[in-house]
Amino acid sequence: MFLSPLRLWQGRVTVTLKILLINPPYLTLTSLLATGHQIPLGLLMVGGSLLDAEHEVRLLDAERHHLSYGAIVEEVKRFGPDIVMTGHAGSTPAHPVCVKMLTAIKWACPEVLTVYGGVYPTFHCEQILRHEDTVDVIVRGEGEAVSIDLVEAIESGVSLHHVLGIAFREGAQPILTSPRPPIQDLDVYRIGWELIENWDYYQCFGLGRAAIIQFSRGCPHHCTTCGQRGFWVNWRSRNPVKVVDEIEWLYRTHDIRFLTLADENPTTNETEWRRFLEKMATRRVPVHFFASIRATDIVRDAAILDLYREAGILYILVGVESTDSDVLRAIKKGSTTRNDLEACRLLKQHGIFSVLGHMVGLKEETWESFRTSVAQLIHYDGDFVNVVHVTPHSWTEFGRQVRDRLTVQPDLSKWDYRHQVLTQPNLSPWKMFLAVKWLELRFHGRPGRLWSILRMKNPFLRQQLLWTSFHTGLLWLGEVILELMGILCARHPAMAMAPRPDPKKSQEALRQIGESYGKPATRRPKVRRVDYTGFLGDGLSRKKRSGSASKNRIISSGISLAGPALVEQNQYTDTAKCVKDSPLIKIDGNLLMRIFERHPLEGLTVIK
Ligand code: B12
Ligand code: SF4
Repeated sequence: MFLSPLRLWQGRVTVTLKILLINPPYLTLTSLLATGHQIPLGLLMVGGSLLDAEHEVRLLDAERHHLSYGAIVEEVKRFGPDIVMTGHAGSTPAHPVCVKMLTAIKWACPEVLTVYGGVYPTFHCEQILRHEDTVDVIVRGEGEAVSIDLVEAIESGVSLHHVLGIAFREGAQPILTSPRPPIQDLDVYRIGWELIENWDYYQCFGLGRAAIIQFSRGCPHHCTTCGQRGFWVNWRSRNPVKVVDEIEWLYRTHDIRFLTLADENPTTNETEWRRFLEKMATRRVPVHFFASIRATDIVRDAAILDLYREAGILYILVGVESTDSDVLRAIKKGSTTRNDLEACRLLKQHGIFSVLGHMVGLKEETWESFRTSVAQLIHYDGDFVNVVHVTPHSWTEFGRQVRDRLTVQPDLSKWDYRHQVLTQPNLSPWKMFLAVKWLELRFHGRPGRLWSILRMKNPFLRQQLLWTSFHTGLLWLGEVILELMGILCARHPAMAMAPRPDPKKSQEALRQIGESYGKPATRRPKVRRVDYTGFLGDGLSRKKRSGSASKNRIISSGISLAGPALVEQNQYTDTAKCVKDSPLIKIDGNLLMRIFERHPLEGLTVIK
């Protein structure tokens, strides 16, 4: 029903489909300035199983090549796939980009079936299928087995109702099939490494070619801010020997020198983890790892931290989250500040770098709370701090707890932990930004830390610390510059990168975009003129607190425009429905925002 003519392969009745996996062009400063670009592991895992099912599969890494939507469309046309599949590790903030990309593809090639997967679409599948008619099917949960079933059903004309773990549209109605049970033996599916066209494109931490690999999936803990447990359902691991074989093969065949362990919690099963480390150490494969490991498990493994080092573990992200014991209890971290301190001490003693994941916004922040946190983090004496803003994902316990709290960030592409999302009563957004930047600077720039790096005896460790400190500094600077530009443009709309809206011009621009992608005229969205002023952030939250409802206000963020603008309301005809059903709104064809139900949008008015 969806497909272009199916190809018969080698005269047999077997049908092979052409599938294009696209890593969407979601760019972050983290990849550009700090870590380096990474392989899209999720897509490679889906791709491996599809290749084994004898389909023709290609990977287009639009993120790595910084491709525009137009260039992606050209590639799609060139390859001529039956199915386009997409999804991104940074799932929530990448969602707007995925939708824009699929929209462009669908406009140009309406016959292509679009399949979308990953964490955010899994938990928002109904909403997405209702509002984005360019997404045909959503794969919920882990993708390997479901993708094979889905493609087989399409090949053989079996109804999608029979495919477990997907969501699709029937008429206008989203249909969710029953979930597929988690894969029990992770070694049954393989990673489609051959889809990587050139390994030189992926280099990280100044250590050369890099890959990501998964030893285990899931996590048995219950931290309220995290949704990993719900996504992977239960903890499972691969055979440690097979993982080490694969790492050795990556090193020997592709000269991979750096690996990110994609595991939420690789240390869950002490015996299996130890087997993995021992195998890595005996094989002496010269690779280094970045892994996320809980402070409690580092303390548990105090006696084998030398083995960690011999196995190549170099960076460990320790999610300390908060330096306040009450907060740790409230978010059910299952750890203590004492563990965090001890974990940092042990890692330092064994020449392993600790990256402290510190989450702000878990309580009512003040300048004082920031001062206390930085003092405590310095006391832990970790090597780096990665400050993240608490982000209320709807599928987490924390997300449900704060449902009614206002957000300062309706732009989903900024739900990336680097931007504040929830309001804070004591600090306005720009003060929160300043406080975070001050904390990072205070932690990384303290003379004692810099001096100890320079004095470090091991030249490899010193060089690595310098490399990472330099790139962390670049990221810090990049974020400050972007924020300042955003503030300037918000205060002085004339300075915004997008020109001040000219309704006639904008309408013309929209028409051209539609036509250049070949979108049929009947499907062109309705364009209405909406008057909106102001920006969320400081202004809105202050007004709300003082009780004066803001009329004619659309919540906007970042670099934006004040004044009348053209708003495209996908599939909606009236404002009330638009607010109720949380549509995607496009302003002057260049700013996409998702408006959530809980947002105070009663002031939105449509002017003919
Ligand atoms: C490795 C990693 C990174 C690496 C590499 C990212 C990359 N390009 O792959 C680095 C350090 C660069 C990174 C950066 C970021 N990350 Co990150 N990262 C991870 C980590 C540790 C593992 C991701 C992974 O590879 N998982 C394993 C793969 C196999 O899982 P998967 O991608 O989900 O794919 C499976 C399914 O989802 C599904 N699937 C996925 N896509 C598709 C598509 C189709 C068509 C189908 C059918 C199925 C399917 O099938 C796959 C196989 O079962 C996770 C935490 C975690 N443990 O999950 C965070 C995580 C994914 N990162 C996250 C974020 C937010 C980011 C950043 C935005 C942070 C920032 N501000 O910079 C950036 C994005 C940068 C970028 N350009 O990628 C969040 C995403 C939150 C969310 N759910 O929305 C996570 C979950 C961390 C967290 N604590 O919440 N990250
Ligand atoms: S934050 Fe880490 S330890 Fe806590 S539930 Fe998530 S993956 Fe597990």
